[in-house]
Amino acid sequence: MRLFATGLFVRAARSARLNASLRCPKAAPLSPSITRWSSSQAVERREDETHNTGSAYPTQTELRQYQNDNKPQTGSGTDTRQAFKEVFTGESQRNEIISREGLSRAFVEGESYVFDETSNLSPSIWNYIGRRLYMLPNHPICITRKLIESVFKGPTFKNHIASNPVVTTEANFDVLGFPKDHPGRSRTDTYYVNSSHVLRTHTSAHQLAAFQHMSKHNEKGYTICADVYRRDSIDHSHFPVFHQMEGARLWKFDSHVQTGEEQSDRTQQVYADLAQLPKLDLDRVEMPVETDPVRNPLQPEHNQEEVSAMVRHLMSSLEGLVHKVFNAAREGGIAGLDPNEKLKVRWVEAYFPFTSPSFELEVFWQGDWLELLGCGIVKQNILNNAGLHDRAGWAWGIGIERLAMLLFGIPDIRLFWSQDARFLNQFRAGQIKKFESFSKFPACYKDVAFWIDASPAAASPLTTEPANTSSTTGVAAAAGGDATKASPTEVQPAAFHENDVMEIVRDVAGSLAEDVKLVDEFVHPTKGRKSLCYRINYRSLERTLTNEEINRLHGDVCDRLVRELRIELR
Ligand code: FA5
Ligand code: MG
Repeated sequence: MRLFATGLFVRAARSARLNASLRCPKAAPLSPSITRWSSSQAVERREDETHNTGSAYPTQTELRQYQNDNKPQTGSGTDTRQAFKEVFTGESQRNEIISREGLSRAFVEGESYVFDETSNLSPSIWNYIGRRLYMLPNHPICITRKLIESVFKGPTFKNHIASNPVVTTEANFDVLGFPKDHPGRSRTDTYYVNSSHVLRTHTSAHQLAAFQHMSKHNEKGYTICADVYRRDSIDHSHFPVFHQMEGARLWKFDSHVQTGEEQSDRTQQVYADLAQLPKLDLDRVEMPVETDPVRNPLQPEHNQEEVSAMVRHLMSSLEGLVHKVFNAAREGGIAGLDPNEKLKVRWVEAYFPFTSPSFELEVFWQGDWLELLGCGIVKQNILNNAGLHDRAGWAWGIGIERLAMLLFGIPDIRLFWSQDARFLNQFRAGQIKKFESFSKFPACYKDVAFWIDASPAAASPLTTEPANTSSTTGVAAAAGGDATKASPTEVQPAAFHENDVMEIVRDVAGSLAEDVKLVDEFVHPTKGRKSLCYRINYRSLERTLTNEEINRLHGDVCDRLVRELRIELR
């Protein structure tokens, strides 16, 4: 039991990387011979809570209501059923990790996954799996999901939810064209269940399956809502679990190889749909006129005219969403939104392996530009793989928390996971109202300074080279992964990765850690060793922490840093 409670999988994974002779699953015999590590507290608690008040878990009544509202389509093919069988599975299953005589396996949403030396799940993340905040009618994540779905709605868009967060590395990375050395694949950035399965890092992991579904049902578009997982920094807008929504819209064309006339027809079709979108009163500050021909080229199967039409349709659709959200937020009295000022948005060029050209949308919010989403024209080979040779179109992926924070004025991303009635009781389905902080408890800053071991280590589970290729640097964002964090302020191959510090802090302090920042870094002038100093801010959203409690937490963090990261405290 203790092994799990103290982050077995992080340690096992690191040890496996550092010591090639260590081979799981026989590597970590457990005593007693059977260990259970369960997130079913969530499920069990739900059974007691037949009323929604104060509960962060859907009740059985809510689940049934949800299933009735979202009946699955029947008659889908094997691939699609396989890929979407986790959708609408009904009652949440008991999730647990069971270890028996050195073999560990996770049961997630009724599926079983055997751990191996790549596994790096930790208790801090395990406890969030299966919470399904997007299904609680009175939760801000669910209210925001429904608002997005009201813009991208049927019959054009089929709205899906994907409840099982475990996906294959193939679905999360390979089919989307992620290079083998992409930093998003690194075990320091992604939670590996085993070498072939990860906790999805983005909703795009379901893109191919959703396109297959569209192909079977002759649909024009989809949205998918899901919880996604990334090993990442700790601050008010980053949490290792957050929610994303993905959307796509395709147009069907008569033939793959087109004559000039057919191309023109296809473009006209997109423009006709564009004309149906509401006209918006907003300030578009910048617009990428031409995208980089090497990194973000027009795809060989497309022509400029039709792509321009699809990009305009994409941008107008998303501006429509943002416009609706901001109007709702203004009406709800959210601070920082001047009713007399037009909403300012800007489009910037971005890079995603699965769209080209690609863009990000930013909004001007409280004096700064805030990234809301990534999007682009879907790579034709993905559509071809789904049997959609005769279609082309766009896709986007948005962070629901980012939108919900704006919509309700929620200042800290940890609050979404709060089970405090003072948080949960402030929200009602279909209503946008400013969140009132119930009080601000004192912060407590503690520093930890240490020397890092500069010996090289593999950054990716699949390569031994540090991830830093031309395909992954220079242009913003590709669904997680940051090659620069191996050493926080300079790129160098090192055994140390900042995300491992974050993971230990999260494991020990959970949501009591408000943020963690690098405050000092230097290299010893003669020994050449590097020193780092991190400042951890411990603060509860719900109560005042005692000194003893903070000292104990900080002591545990320091102990684990020494034990697991091979650092030397200064
Ligand atoms: C993606 O995840 C792409 N899959 C989006 C996409 C889909 C592009 C389809 C093209 C086509 P990105 O890593 O930028 O991209 O994340 C998308 C959005 O998720 C961000 O714009 C942000 O709103 C949100 N997001 C990303 N990381 C976090 C985090 N740690 N916490 C909260 N929100 C986050
Ligand atoms: Mg991004």
